[in-house]
Amino acid sequence: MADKPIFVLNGPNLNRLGMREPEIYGTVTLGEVETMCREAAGGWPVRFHQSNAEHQLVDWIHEAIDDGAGILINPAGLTFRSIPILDALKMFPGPIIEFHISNIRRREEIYHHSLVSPVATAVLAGLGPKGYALAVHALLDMIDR
Ligand code: DHK
Repeated sequence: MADKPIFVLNGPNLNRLGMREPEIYGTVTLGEVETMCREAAGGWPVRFHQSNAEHQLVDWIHEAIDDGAGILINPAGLTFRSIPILDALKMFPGPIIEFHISNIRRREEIYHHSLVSPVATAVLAGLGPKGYALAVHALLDMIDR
């Protein structure tokens, strides 16, 4: 049976990666992050998405519920406010890695309380954009277990 894809989902403003506060998020673009994720997946199918719209992220999580093996999600600013994303992730039966480019616990207080962490299998934060590749390896390892 063909491997079910992993979903790499990115929230608001991450389409501006590379230009957005490079001192925090680096100069790597989201397109380069996608390439790194696909390379790290080593042929395992990857569905890579970004949206500034909460409902679109919820729809992709529903797709993962029906067809995905794992979710790697950077909800960005929705991490701290989105009940719909939390509720959708609760339905996902496989491993979930919550990912943040920056160490959100070392930033302003508004970034300290994630609604997603209680349903995440693991949380990675502060590794910079190249951390996405590490997260993909970790997610695939969880799936293979
Ligand atoms: C990205 C964002 O857009 C912020 O809202 C989060 C996260 C941090 C990141 O580090 O990837 O607070």
